[in-house]
Amino acid sequence: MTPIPTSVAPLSWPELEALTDFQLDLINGPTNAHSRLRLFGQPESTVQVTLYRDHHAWCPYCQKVWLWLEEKQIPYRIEKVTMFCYGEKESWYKRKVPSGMLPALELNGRIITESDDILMALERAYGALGAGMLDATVLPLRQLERLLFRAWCSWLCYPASSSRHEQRNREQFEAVVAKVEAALASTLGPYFLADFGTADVIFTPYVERMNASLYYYKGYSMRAENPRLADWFAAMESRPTYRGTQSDFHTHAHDLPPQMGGCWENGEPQMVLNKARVDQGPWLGLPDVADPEPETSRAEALQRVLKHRANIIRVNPADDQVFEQALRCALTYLVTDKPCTPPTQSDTALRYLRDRISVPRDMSIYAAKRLRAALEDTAALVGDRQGTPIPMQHRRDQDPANFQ
Ligand SMILES: N[C@@H](CCC(=O)N[C@@H](CS)C(=O)NCC(=O)O)C(=O)O
Repeated sequence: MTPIPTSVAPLSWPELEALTDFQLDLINGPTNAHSRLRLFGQPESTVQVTLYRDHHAWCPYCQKVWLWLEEKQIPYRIEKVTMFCYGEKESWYKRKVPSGMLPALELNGRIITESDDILMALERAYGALGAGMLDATVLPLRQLERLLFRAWCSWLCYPASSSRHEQRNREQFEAVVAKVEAALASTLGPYFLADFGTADVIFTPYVERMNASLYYYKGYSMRAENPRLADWFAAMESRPTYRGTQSDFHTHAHDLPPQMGGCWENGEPQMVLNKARVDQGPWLGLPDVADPEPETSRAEALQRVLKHRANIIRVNPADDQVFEQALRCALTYLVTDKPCTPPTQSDTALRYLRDRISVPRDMSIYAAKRLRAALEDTAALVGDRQGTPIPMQHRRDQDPANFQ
């Protein structure tokens, strides 16, 4: 018989602080969502570019430009802006870009919008990333990416009138994915062309969102069904640039509905299983990442919560004192592996936070998986009640104004 582990007392905040020394060099270190300035070892006087992107590090068109700048190691500043569905758009940004749309880029004092126009302006200033935007090999791949995007939207974002209609949408999507598989198979390496470049950057944001949303809403695993795409994902994950921008299934599954105007579940048995797994775990082993877990994931999760703990406790619907202790219990378990029983009734509060970790905004993918698991396992010691449901029409529960 395995002995039931006894519960330990929660560590204090100073004790928890002593257990993490996780630190990133935000300016010259690996790609991450928290930087405001990137220099790649060059002097600040060389900066000619400012990228305006969303606080949530979620906007797909921003990810495209972000990844490009990181790959080319162009020194740049980052200014963060609120997207409509999370809160109020900053008035300083509306004066710069009246539509409020993201991304925008300031290059030598000139504002450019539209991610493709931004990439073309960057290419003119700094040269292309591999084969460029207007290269004869890249143009058909850009068209294929848009075709895939439209097939995905038709399947995910409109209700099917019958199971035959649902099946037809799926087949239409699979037919376009087959073209993507063929394009990937036509080169020797894992990328869209012989070498990594612009075409890979352009496919990245939506293929990542397709992988997440089709798993969750349709029971379809892009990586399992498509070997070339699986190889491509693995190659992308071998790049620290992509890893710094990579999100997880949970974040995408719940951020997409307000952005896309709705995502429709098909109710099939596999979908129901996948949805429960993404929402309630276990999160390790989900096909949102195949790269091995870094040793620092728990230390990172702990450091990120410690940094923002005052706001995390303030926005939680539970009583501050109750949640403060419950949170220390979950963090104690995260770093010591010893169960720590939280106050009675704190299950909903812990699951509220479990559901609101945003990747990569708050932390990287494995850190988030470890933290979600610690919150869930700690909540389960006192109850099975879920947190306040995540809104589907907007995400003002994540308003960045509450975290500044
Ligand atoms: N065609 C544009 C699309 C940009 C776009 O749709 N941006 C969305 C975010 S993904 C946006 O800024 N929406 C306004 C908002 O949510 O505040 C591009 O390629 O840059």
